Amino acid sequence: MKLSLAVQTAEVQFIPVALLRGAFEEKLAKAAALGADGVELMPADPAALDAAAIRASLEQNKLGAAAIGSGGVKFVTGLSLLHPDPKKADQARARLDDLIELAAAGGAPLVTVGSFRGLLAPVGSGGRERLVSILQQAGAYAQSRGVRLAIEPLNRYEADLINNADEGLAFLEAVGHPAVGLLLDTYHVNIEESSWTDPFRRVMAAGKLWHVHLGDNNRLPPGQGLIDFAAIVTTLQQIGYTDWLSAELLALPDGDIAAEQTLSHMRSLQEA
Ligand code: LER
Ligand code: MN
Repeated sequence: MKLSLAVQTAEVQFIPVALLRGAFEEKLAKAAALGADGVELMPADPAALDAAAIRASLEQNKLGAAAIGSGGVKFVTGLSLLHPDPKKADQARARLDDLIELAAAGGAPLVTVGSFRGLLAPVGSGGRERLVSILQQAGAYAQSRGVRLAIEPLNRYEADLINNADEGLAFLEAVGHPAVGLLLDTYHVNIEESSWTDPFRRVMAAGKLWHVHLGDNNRLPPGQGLIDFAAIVTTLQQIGYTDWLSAELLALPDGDIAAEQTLSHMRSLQEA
């Protein structure tokens, strides 16, 4: 499994779950120096970025692009796919295409869809069907660009649609598109599931475990809280998950220390 750090891109002021301090280029150099295999990019305005230049910087630092995270768009701009204002929802839909473009041009395998999907409550009962249709279209576009979409179950305090792995798998059935799968985040798994490991097994068995976010129960680096990351790593090794483990957690006490703590703890578990 490859280890990644979530980092905000250059146009972003602040995302609380992005790691590393300094300018974007410094972040990449630090990620490489700390031994990360790659980074998950968290942009707010993907179309404003020079994807080819980012790709070149990643290559120069021998880092992979683990994913394009959409959470920064929601956090910074407030846009979401189910936004109750149709104009904002349209802007979000266009931005999803921009995220897909950045993934394709930047060399990332997928775009995450977590908080960026928005909430059902403000839009009512047709929201689920609308999201299914948006993801069918976006999945087709992603596939045409050689990338995929990973929907992320989020805990009940952050989302009212798709809170756990089973709801995620049921949603994928409704979408029915081969380029749309799931991402499991250990922080959300800890709140919503009754096992730290079974959800990974079920989603992997369905062929839909495409990405993993790391964060302990307190959203600090793995090892700083209560989650049994040794059991999760063992399970992921047993089920043959070889993709990214991407740290998306609070930059505390600062983004450099949290990155270093995450990487050293996860490496020690992988080598155990
Ligand atoms: C939000 O809590 C989260 O985990 C992000 O990945 C959502 O986009
Ligand atoms: Mn996450």
